[in-house]
Amino acid sequence: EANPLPKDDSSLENIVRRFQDSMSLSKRHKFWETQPVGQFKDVGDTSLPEGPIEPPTPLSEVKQEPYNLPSQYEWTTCNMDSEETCNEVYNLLKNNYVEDDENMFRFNYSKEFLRWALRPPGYYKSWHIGVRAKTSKKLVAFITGVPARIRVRDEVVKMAEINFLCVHKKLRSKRLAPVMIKEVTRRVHLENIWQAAYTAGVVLPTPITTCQYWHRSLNPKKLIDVGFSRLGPRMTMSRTIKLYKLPDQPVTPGFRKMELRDVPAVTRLLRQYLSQFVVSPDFDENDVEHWLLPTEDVIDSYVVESPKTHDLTDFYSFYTLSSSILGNQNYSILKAAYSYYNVSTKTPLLQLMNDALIVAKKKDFDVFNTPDAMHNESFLKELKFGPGDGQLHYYLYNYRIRNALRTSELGLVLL
Ligand code: MYA
Repeated sequence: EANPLPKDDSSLENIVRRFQDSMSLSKRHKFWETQPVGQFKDVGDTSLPEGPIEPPTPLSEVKQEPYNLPSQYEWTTCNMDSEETCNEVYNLLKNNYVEDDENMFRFNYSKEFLRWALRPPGYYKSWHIGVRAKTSKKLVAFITGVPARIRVRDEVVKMAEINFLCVHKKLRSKRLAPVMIKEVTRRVHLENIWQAAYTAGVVLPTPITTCQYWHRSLNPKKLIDVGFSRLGPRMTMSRTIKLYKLPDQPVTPGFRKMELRDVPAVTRLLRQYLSQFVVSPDFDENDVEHWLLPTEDVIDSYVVESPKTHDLTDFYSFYTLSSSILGNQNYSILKAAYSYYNVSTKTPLLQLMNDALIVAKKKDFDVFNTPDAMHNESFLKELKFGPGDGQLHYYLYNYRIRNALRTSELGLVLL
């Protein structure tokens, strides 16, 4: 409802508003302005409480039918157990998902990765949502949710983690994305879940924090050849190769691959470690078994077992996410390892991560990527990581955080 009172132009509120209007932050978001998310106009308003923005509605009031799509399209639920459907999703993303700003690389999530990412404990098939062209049945858009318990300060909140929003390149800018977001929201609500977490490269109302990815060259020659990195000033190729050279074997005694029997100890280590961050997942043993037990070419995890007591003292993990290299004569795939969750109680984090680099190099990764979240900033410079362009904004849906977090207060990695 419009405010009937004339606005006093000189009030502080209006001065702030005019200032924000003059900046890109206040760019109108026709869709996002209608959603229960932190709005730009409320940034810095400390009178607003932390927590849910809207209360849950009774389940009987949740819309029972899907939202309307343009008439040529229809909803489909993507069964990720089906090889055929998984292939269709894989190909849609391979050709249309996230690219860097210069359109040189595009994420190429593998099918095994997609199955891992989309079928955690308690997942809902109905949250794997596709859009098909009615006549050809071609899959043209996708969005997913998976359930997660996310702790914000001392509240553990049931949420959906939303990912893989993708609209075919030929169907962009037709406002399909808002319909997809509303539809996934409706299906999440039907499971009596009212909050969500997601990341995006674009600025929307309103990030809880913004991370940067840092890159550690493992195969500098290839990275330079494909334009991922550049030869530094006064550097030759051979000096560069030497600079990034790593030992052949990890140095930490007692280091080994994580096994099923490690799940209880890893869960304890991880829960204890993550409790120091403002936002983190609330992992139980089932979650740890799914998200951290090694799966070939998807997720790698290593533990440090004390040679004396056989206690597990440290832990690191990384996932495999390759990118297609667009338009290069010599190479078509960039193999990247992404740091996931790491815990150090005894082995210094710097040494642990140096071992992770050594393992990744042995597994033939070209680059090791790490967000500047958690304690990662403490080793980036020394281990010769360089900052990437591009930023990754973290968001919560229907949950207000009073002030943006520092990246070191974020204990959540989304795939
Ligand atoms: S992030 C990865 C996103 N995917 C890509 O970047 C792949 C390549 N790009 C595309 O496929 C399209 O460009 C997409 C937009 C599909 C991204 N997150 O249909 P449109 C807003 C949220 O005309 P298109 C990931 O997967 C945009 O601001 N909103 O645009 C997490 C505008 O709204 P407004 C986005 O370019 C996703 C509207 O959409 C994003 O054809 C989390 C324009 O729509 C984005 N990444 O399609 C989703 N990009 O006017 C939110 C654009 O208001 C989940 N937009 O500015 C929310 C929680 C839901 C569950 C709640 C449960 C309780």
